[in-house]
Amino acid sequence: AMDGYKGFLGLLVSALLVGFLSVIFTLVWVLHYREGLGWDGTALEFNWHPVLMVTGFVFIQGIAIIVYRLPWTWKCSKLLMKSIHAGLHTVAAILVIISLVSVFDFHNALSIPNMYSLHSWVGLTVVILYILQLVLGVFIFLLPWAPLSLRALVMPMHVYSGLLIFGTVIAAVLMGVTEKLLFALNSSGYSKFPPEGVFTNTLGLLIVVYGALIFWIVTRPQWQRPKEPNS
Ligand code: ASC
Repeated sequence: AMDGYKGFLGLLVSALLVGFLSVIFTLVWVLHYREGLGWDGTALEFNWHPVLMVTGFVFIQGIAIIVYRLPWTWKCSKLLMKSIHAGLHTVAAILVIISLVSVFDFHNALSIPNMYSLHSWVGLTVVILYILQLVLGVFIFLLPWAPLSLRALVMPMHVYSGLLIFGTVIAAVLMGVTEKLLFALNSSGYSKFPPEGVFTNTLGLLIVVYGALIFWIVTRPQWQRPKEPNS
């Protein structure tokens, strides 16, 4: 059991490090290689989009997914852990919504058409599914009203949808990064291996590794919270 615990800590610290580094890389991208941050309808406002998506939709969502696996929380009440799980997802959802406002605002200010790219189709779909999953999760699992039979029926779908959403978010982020690099560097610039291209490709890889670590942690049966009777 102690070996399993050490293995868990190593992976958890690695995941948190890679996730945190992804956020830092995104900030360096927009602050050093791009125009910086602002809220004025220009590229400075657009730049909040990647920062808030990587912070909320990738990093915080990933932590929210694995909160039940932390062995030192297994003695905490289930209600407290559910509140932390739902609370982190709510914080992520708020950052995601602000992030969407920043892109639409930027597009509208410059008369750039909305919702034409595959990135935007996959991205907006997964935002809607995320909010639906959050609302259904709160009503079925957090609030005390739903019967145990309904909870047991919906739980496998909640777990499946959650992981599908997390994976699809990472796919949407990778498309967004690629799209932005092609716009910003123009295709011939990108193909010359400029520092921004190499740096931001590395950001994409970090996000894939973060997703892989979260997916590994959450799918280990030995790190599941011990199930208490009648819950
Ligand atoms: C809950 C909760 C669980 C699941 C379980 C359904 O609300 O605390 O452990 O749903 O009852 O399988």
